[in-house]
Amino acid sequence: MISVPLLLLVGLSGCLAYQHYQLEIPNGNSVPDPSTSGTWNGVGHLNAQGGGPRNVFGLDFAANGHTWTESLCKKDSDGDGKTNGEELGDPQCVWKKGDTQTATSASGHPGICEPLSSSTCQTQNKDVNFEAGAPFSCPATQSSDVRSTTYRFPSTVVPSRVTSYYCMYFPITNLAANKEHLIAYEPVIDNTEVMHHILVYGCKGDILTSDSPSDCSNSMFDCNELVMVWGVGFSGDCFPQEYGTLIGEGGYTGIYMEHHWNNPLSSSGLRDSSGMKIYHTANLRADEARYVIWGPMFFSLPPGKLEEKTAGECPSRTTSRFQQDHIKITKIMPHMHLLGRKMEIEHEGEVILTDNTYSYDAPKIFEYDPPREFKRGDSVKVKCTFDTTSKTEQVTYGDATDDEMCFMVAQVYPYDTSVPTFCGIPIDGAPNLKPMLALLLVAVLGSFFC
Ligand SMILES: [Ca+2]
Repeated sequence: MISVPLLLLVGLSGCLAYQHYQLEIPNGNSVPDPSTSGTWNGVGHLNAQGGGPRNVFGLDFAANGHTWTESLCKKDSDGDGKTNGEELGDPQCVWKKGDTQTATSASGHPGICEPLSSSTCQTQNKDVNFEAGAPFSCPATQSSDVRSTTYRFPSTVVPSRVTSYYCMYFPITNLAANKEHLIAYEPVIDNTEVMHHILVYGCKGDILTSDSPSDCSNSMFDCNELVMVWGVGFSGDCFPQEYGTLIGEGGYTGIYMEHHWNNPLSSSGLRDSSGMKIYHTANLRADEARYVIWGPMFFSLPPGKLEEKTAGECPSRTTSRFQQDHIKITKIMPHMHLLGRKMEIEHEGEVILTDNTYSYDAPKIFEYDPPREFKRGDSVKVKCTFDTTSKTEQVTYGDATDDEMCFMVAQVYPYDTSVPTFCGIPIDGAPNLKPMLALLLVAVLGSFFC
């Protein structure tokens, strides 16, 4: 069963925007977190790691055109009696962008009422999230045998349309031995205004390389095993010490990185150079792990329904082809889009995950400790509930944020090529597809994905 219903990943839509805006205010990279001895990186946000809803200072800063001016400096955004300038170490309001020194360091937080214990502040701070956004933490990466390599897009123009998927292949380099284990990774997010998610697939064999990302319409068929995921709100992944992902000889020799950019205003002139920093070691671990994406595909949801359900199954006839007696599931991330409200996952009839508060902007990871054993021949059902009351037309399965998905993204080990990356035939009638289409899709999915 789920031992730790992780709440790690709360509320970080547009995480890490602070890296850009920190430079726009005095001491922007060293604003104290009043609840810890740490730093509140997302100074304008309700959670320390940035992204998601803004706090009162963030609202004022945005209204002021994201610039530090005398009027913003003299304002007391959080109403605790100290001006924003006093809190950020610019009491005379003389700081200009680019100044490296201020008279003093930041003494307080301009968007969080202090002291926290005062009753006035407790009311004022009711929306501040002191729990969210645990930063990436992975003690194993400090070991002397572990090295890091960053793979990121070159600065690339984000198309002026709502949804774009851009992909780029990277050969894996910088290995100290013929083969190594990837043991952790963390996102390197450049433009938080547009980054929605990153999927990284492992590649084997010779792949034609390119210096620049391009539209993902050309699938890379030698790169179909998901090895890294990042979604808004995630700080990275640190594998348990018993496993890693094999790279180099016998493993992945390259990665295919997909960025989903969400540009709701179809703005032009935006750029992004996000990517992933991976941690790897020549000291191989006992087992290998990767991700699978299971759930129904090609469903269609009628508009105007408060609770519209769809479901899919990775059936016994598929999993009976596993080479291993069993695999182990270490963590599951529910994945739906904007209309997703609830997910339930059943393994052999037992409910192993219930998420009744799903939010696109605040995904959760459910960890299984000890890992959940999934035997050859077992089946899993993924059931999703959507709220389509905001829609006037059918909503279909698809990649775009305005389309929908219903997937469990699960990390599994040991490595077994007979375990499909995608698996999920519609069940419970796949109610809204035309019968012939549904039959065709079941056949296609059955043959290709399962
Ligand atoms: Ca203040």
